[in-house]
Amino acid sequence: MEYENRPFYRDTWVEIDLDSISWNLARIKQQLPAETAVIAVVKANAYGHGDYRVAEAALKAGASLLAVAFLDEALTLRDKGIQAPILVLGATRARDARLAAVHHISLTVYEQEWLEEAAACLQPEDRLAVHLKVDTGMGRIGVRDGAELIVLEQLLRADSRFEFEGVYTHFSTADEPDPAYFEAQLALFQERLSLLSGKPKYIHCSNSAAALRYPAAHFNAVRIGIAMYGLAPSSTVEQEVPLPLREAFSLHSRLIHVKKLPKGEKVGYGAAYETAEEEWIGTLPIGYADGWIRRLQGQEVLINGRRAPLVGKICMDQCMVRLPGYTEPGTEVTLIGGQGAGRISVNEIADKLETINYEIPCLIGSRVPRIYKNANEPGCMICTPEDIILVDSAH
Ligand code: PMH
Repeated sequence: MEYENRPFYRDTWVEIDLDSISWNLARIKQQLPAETAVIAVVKANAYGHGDYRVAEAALKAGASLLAVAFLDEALTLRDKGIQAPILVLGATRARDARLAAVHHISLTVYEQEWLEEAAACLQPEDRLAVHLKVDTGMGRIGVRDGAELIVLEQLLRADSRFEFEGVYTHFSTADEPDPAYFEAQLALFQERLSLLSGKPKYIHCSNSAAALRYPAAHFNAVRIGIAMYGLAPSSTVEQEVPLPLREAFSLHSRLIHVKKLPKGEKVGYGAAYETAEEEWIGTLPIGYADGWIRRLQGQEVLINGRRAPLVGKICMDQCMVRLPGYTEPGTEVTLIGGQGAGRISVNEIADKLETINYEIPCLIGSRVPRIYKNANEPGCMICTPEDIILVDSAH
């Protein structure tokens, strides 16, 4: 769903600070040798931040390539006018190889049968860029056997319609305290590289954690996801690499109804909350259908810079908050992000849900409009729903 060019009419929105994305990427690039290319990972709608806008910001901040999980995501970026190189990290059906070639989208390959089937689909004039994926211990996708890797390289080099553009692997423990498994994966990757008859343009294996912690794993490109969004891959990385990252994602709503309830009144499904005294209760237009799931019952939100608890069960489209006193309907409520002196980090929500920070912005669904703040482009300095209406009606 696209909200950038039309107003929206609900009082809940995600704000994406594109300046923070650029700032984070610039800090990360400072940590890397100048010749190391950055592949900005913008899969899953840029981890819930908005694929096209983040892609643009990342490219402006010096990313050389974009990476997505599926061909569909790459095509969406092309539809929106992104011309930069894009790599699909996940599996693509061999019969769609031609579509990728036509749109100059690079694909991940790890099976001989795939290459043969793709070769049968490609026209003589096609050129498909391919990155060979080596499984060094993630156990997800990738060629595990050295002899098979050699065959894949030979097949690529024998057919001029294929361009052997890259080779890579993915670490499963680069963010953890014990480096042993990471080191074993890196050693196996190096051994596999030595089997190749020639090196492709891009050799890459680092995610954010490896890029920040392990220079030996840089090769000539790194794939940066979570750190670009201003989030640390783990507490281990956060403590070890004191990079001052800025969270780009924040979630906001407004009080759409405020009422005083006497002591002993029930609130929400199951009548699960009962007022302990006379209480002011506010209603927010966000619920589990937006990804603000029922396990967030009891989570605090920020109102006038101060914390207030959600009470009762979270409904599909609404939830209720206990207010410190009468609060004007329409008052802005921050569910994730800073407000006044208060701050609710993505990590706080992740801890509450006993999950990782990656999951939180991905969880907030497409029904919640994303609006973008970008100081370099005053035209898209859209900070509130009212502003977006003004911007739109000016056209
Ligand atoms: N490369 C690949 C192949 C990935 O799958 C990911 C993230 C990244 C790079 C970027 O990692 P970072 O965000 O830690 O920098 N993939 C996933 C995943 O599949 N589940 O969580 C993160």
